[in-house]
Amino acid sequence: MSMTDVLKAEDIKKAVEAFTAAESFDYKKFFEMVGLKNKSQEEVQKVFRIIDKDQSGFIEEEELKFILQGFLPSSRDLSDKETKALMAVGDKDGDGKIGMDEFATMVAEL
Ligand SMILES: [Ca+2]
Repeated sequence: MSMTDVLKAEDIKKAVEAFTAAESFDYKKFFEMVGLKNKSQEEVQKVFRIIDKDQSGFIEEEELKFILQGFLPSSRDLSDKETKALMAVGDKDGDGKIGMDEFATMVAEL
């Protein structure tokens, strides 16, 4: 399974390039640019499973930091500040990680 099974490689490349500057990451814009908006529940779940590298069923902070590499391997890491900000938005129930439902909610709110 690869991101390009669900999303267009060209869109991913453009989105990653838009946020190369330090501290510039905006998940709403990024998710929109890669084409996550209007994807089916099944497609969103596929994307989640790729980001959830250890297949724990959750995106932990360690995985969130490398979320961009999940889309494109040559991407940068998120800074600690960006990672924490994104976790704060996504982790609705406050357990310190993002579950499949929470991820789907983030996408649904685009
Ligand atoms: Ca995980």
